[in-house]
Amino acid sequence: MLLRIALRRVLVLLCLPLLSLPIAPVYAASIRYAAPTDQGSGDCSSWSNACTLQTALTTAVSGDQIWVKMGVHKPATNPAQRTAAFALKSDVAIYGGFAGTETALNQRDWTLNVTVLSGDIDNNDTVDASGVVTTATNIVGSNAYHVVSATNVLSTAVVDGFVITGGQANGTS
Ligand SMILES: [Ca+2]
Repeated sequence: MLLRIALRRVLVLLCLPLLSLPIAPVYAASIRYAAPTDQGSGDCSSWSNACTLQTALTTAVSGDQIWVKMGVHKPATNPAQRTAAFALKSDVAIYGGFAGTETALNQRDWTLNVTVLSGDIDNNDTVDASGVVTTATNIVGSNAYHVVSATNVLSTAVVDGFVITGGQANGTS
């Protein structure tokens, strides 16, 4: 009996260090799908469950690609969030130019499927048919200060196949 209790204690002691080891989550690089608004479940897992680009960037991990459907994408839906921007990440590539049905990167067409990143968070700029502000005087109201930011990221951050428009860097800092 005593021996059995002693063995249990040994086993418990042996297990403790294992339990206290930090367990790093393992993420596999993947393709995330983004659209101007959430689709389906909005979990970024497919075109039919696409999330917003902001969500895709927030949840992206090293090695991910984000495929972005044509249309106008804004870094915030709240017009008061002028500091919102699409913040790039090292080792994450965002690709525009998709119709929203493609299964391979080389199927996209960024001239046909114009994919716009716009700072017009108060939705009142004068834009062309694709949602692009073609001259600074067409900016109305208060837009995001910066549409895309790349702070402390490496050259492995990729932006490819977009029109970036409507930034209004008229802040004091
Ligand atoms: Ca505006």
